[in-house]
Amino acid sequence: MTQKTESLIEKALQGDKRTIGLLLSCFEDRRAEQIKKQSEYIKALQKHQESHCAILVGLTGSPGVGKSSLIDQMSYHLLQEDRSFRIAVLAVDPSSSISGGSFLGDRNRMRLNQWGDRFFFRSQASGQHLGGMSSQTFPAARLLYYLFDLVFIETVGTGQNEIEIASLADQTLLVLQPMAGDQIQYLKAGIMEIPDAIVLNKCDQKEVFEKSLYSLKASLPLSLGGDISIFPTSNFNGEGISELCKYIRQAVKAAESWKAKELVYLEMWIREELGLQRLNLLNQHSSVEKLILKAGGLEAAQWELLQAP
Ligand SMILES: Nc1nc2c(ncn2[C@@H]2O[C@H](COP(=O)(O)OP(=O)(O)O)[C@@H](O)[C@H]2O)c(=O)[nH]1
Ligand SMILES: [Mg+2]
Repeated sequence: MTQKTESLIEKALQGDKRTIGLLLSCFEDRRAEQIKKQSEYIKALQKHQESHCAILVGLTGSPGVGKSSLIDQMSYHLLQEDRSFRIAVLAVDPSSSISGGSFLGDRNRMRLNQWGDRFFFRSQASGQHLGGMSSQTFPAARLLYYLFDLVFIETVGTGQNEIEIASLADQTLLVLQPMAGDQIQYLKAGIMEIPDAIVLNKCDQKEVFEKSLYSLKASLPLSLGGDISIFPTSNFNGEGISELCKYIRQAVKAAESWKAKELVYLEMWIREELGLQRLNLLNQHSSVEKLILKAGGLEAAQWELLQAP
């Protein structure tokens, strides 16, 4: 490991936001030489943080349901409750390249400066052409995992991204808002197979809330088997926030499933970057699991794949 790497990692571990931003730019870059650097950084982090355990929590749902506000409220709660706790937020907006995006919106909902080094926010302009989680979000989340105790990933609820989030996050929350309508609307509102829990936000809107909760519960057995938790929350009066935080704290620790995540991610990445044929070929002769083992890490395996013709 070079001295430069060592000093960058040390600064990042101390919470230096500029350094973390710099490292993130490397992890958001898919070029081979950057992946090689990523491998070096991850190895250095693993050396420092051998027993580190963080949680990756994905929030998905249509624009405007209150995801950013919820992340802000939950972060406030968790950071206040535990003075050593540290949180990072990755806000992904696939539509931003066309619409100008809601990044400013996301950023504005967060009380960024109050917590100093204990709260970090990054928005990602994924753009339509760049594919899903595997292009930028997962590598970035992987870096942040080693630097923080909790990483929130906010995505807009459209298609592929959600399924990928669900396979890579430890907990996926589907955020919905009350609506004056029937069950069918709820089924349409999100990809209902994926969440670990549902948040019905804006429960301060009393008139529509009760009806919506009823209709949501009624529509659940059709798609989810009905045993999923529903958390009513309000960012306006704080209702339900501490219950939701408690749920998250009890959630599975990322370290337990990190190996599984690496496999899912590497398959996704090979498919996207090198094509399905290459993946099939690889699986015929070996497996992604063996590949990671042999290369000595996820990023090292990616680097090797990029080197082989
Ligand atoms: N009534 C009510 N409005 C909310 C609540 N949470 C968020 N909002 C509003 O909903 C809008 C969208 O919020 P935002 O957090 O940006 O949603 P996102 O697009 O899902 O990230 C904003 O105008 C918020 O003020 C809530 O709990 N109750
Ligand atoms: Mg938002």
